[in-house]
Amino acid sequence: MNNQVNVMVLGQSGVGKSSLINYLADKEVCEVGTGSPVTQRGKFQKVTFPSPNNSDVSINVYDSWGLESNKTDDWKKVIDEKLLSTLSFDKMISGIVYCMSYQSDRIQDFELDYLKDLLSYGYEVIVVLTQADNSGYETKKTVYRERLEKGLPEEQRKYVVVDVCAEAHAKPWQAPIEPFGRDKLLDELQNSTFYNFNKVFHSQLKKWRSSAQEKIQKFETECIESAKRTNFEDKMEISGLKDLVSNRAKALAKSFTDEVKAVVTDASEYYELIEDAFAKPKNNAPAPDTILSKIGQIFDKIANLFGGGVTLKNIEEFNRHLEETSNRLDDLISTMFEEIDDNLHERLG
Ligand SMILES: Nc1nc2c(ncn2[C@@H]2O[C@H](COP(=O)(O)OP(=O)(O)OP(=O)(O)O)[C@@H](O)[C@H]2O)c(=O)[nH]1
Ligand SMILES: [Mg+2]
Repeated sequence: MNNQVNVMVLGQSGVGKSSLINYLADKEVCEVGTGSPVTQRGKFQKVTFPSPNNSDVSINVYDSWGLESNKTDDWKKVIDEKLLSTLSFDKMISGIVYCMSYQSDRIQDFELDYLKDLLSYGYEVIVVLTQADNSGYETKKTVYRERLEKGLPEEQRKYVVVDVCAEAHAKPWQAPIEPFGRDKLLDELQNSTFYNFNKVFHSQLKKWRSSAQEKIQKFETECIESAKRTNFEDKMEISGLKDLVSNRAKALAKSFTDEVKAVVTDASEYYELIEDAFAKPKNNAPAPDTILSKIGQIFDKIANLFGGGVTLKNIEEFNRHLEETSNRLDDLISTMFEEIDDNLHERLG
């Protein structure tokens, strides 16, 4: 896995996306301009700089070209592809920053629509209100926040708002202004990285769960087929059937363990990386890999489900046994999901 955390910066042309990235990186990594759009249409400019907290970790920022009111469709398409193709941790977009400027008159409808779309993916979005050195800042601060609150449906309000002044341009008659908002933005990037990580971790496990359910179904069908060919009058044949089923169950449990281990190991590695990138001090709960041993125990139980003590007299009884076992298997997998959820809650607070 690469030592990289990915952040995407979106917003209309000229709102100060590239300036914001330079401010975040604390050096000039992006071209900044006035007038016509600087960042080329249809392209993300990827810039990389070391994490402010740990130079071993790089922060990749995808600086987008500006959103325009009548051309949101192409924008959506490219960004959708980026966001939806992020089911692996090292490619996942940890932070989505949507910029709107205090220099504009108001928040436009098409921007709210676009934000709704973004939020509908379930990712957390950081709304950065840029150019906060603007003279209208004190008034617009409340107005913009209210507009967001009213414009976005309640169930989708998984966003935070941060005011940033990336470049202070005080007028000659004004008191000098210092850039501000960097620490708050880094803090929110950290929070949303953990939030978005949690979301990706869950979708990976869900994906695993549906593939596991398919395997269980296939296993059941195979077992039933074997049972149909078994003569239940014959003790040898019954014991042969039991062996076969128990061996298959063991193999199934082993493949489940391996698969879940791979997901959890990846998640743990990435978790350490994002901790390194942002050095979250309050985050000292157990790592996701501590759940691995519990998961191991669960899968051992799966393998033992078909164990001894069962006398199989006929195919009906066998089917009943199989059904019971499948239900218990499902319970065990649900328990595993609860364990993972508890662990994440404990960790993410
Ligand atoms: N006053 C003030 N001006 C800023 C601030 N941030 C950026 N600017 C200016 O706003 C203009 C646009 O900034 P960019 O960073 O190029 O904007 P952008 O969103 O990347 O624009 P595109 O690449 O065209 O989409 C530049 O002239 C910047 O100097 C700020 O915090 N305060
Ligand atoms: Mg730009």
